Amino acid sequence: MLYPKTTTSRIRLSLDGIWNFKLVPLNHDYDASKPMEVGRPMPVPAAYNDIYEGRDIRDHVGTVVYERFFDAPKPIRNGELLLAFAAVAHKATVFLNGQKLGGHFGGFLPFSFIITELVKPTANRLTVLVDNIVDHSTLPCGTVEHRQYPGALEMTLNFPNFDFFNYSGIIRPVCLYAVPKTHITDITVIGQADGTFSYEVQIQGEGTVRAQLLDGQCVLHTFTGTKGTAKLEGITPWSTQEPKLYQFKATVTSDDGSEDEYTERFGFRTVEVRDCSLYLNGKKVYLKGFGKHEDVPVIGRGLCEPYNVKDLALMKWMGANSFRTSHYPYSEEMMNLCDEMGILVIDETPAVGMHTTFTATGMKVDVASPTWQTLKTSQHHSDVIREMIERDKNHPCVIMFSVANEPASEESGAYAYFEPLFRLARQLDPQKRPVTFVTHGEATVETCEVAPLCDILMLNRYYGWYSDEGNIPAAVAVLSDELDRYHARYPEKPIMLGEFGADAIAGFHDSTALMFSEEFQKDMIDAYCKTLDQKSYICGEHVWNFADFATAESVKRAQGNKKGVFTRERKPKLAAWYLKDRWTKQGT
Ligand code: GCB
Repeated sequence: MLYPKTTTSRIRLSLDGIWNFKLVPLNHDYDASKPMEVGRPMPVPAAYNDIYEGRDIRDHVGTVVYERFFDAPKPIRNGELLLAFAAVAHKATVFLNGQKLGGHFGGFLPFSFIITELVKPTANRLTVLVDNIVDHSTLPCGTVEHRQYPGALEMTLNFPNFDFFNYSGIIRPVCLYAVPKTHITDITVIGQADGTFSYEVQIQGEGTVRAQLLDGQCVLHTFTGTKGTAKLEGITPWSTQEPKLYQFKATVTSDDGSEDEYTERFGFRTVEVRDCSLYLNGKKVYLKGFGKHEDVPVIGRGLCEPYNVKDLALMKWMGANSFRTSHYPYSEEMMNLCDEMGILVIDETPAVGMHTTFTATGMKVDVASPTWQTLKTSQHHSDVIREMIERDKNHPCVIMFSVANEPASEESGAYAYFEPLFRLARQLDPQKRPVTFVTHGEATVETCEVAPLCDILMLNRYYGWYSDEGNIPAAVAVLSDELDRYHARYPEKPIMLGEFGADAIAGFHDSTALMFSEEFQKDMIDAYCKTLDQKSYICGEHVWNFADFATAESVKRAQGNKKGVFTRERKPKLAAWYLKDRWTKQGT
């Protein structure tokens, strides 16, 4: 799927801005055949939860409606017209002039509708119903409970089974996208560090494909046909130090002479796992960075490009080279920035909370029913893997795919559930990047059924925080022992810590480093890092988290999760200075 951008033959018209918005009471239908009567202004893109005050909107369960009008000027009505959504969390049903166009399930990946025959020149009414319920069929997972309280109070509550606030709404851009009738529908490019190149162009309609491989204005190679290969001499490989991007410009000329043109950026780079190490362009690479969230004040999980640039600038400032899109695919705008700024990305699906008994953060859990007999996510999980790889396959920044975060991989049935998903990811990825998932502490080397499927083992560990609270020497003793046992069992697989850290409330200080102080967070990270330094099979350290972030309310969350080494406003805590010192001294 190609990112909808304006080219010499295509026009993107933004539908972002202020829409009309309304909450729909749970179990009520909404009649989209008529215009919304009373609504209130709502910005798009943004999560709606923090825009107005009050729990009615912040904690709303179920459907909300967004509506706006738009005109469709003549130049965009000549070819095919698409209505494209970059992400709607979590389930969208879309109507144009009261007529249902269709829907999309899953909150973090793009979808579109062809509206060529339906659009009017003026006053088109676009209505989007958005459902935020998370349950056993959604990714991320949650539970819905109907509860009765004294005094005949009844409530339907939706509990996320994940530790980030369930921000909802039209969280990424919406646009009209006009393309010629005969047009390019997809481009796949593979550039390797040795200059080997191949491409495939898919088109709709009949036409002749020509293509150019460009370095800015300079044409390096020309091709004809929907597929081709080349070997280029003297290219600069894409790397974190020099994130050199080239362009692949494809043109399709239809039999009636009309043309469609699209340019895809890409890099020449190679990712490999061998000899128990991770290699980028033939050189060993050690991943230094974070698990993150798309989470900012007011906008919630909505696209926020200033924060995206700021976050990557802060990572560069402290010598980090990578992050994981925990726990869902991030915006395409962010992936583009990572390509440009040279940040390595572990691209993760929204498969989180796949554990019906998980209690690590004191969150609501199900009655203990076996996870793999309870969840109904298998088809949807394949769909999100497919949609994520289709969207992100050409990004040089993406070095690995993660199919899930902390599922119940220790429970019987996990292998049978995950084996087809790993196979699918490997089959779909044209660049054959490593595929992994993240284990949690309960999944030991003896019990984890999914570890054998991974190219790299990624472990999230919180010894000294959720267990042996405050006891850092005990924490690293247990960590060290566990890592060695994992290595002994899987000597060929490099291991990285996907998460480790401690909450610190910015401004809490202590002369004896106690939990929740900035000193404790720093000491904990330091002790973990020193343990990792002793092990040659470790290929990376991702601290949890880059910045403080919003979560559901719980006694373990003081206005959100405070494991950020930056505050939510991106002010550094002591740990950020510690990591800057460590990582900049290490070099790349
Ligand atoms: C984890 C989860 C992450 C949580 C973190 C924590 O293992 O992957 O989503 O936020 O622990 O802080 O508890």
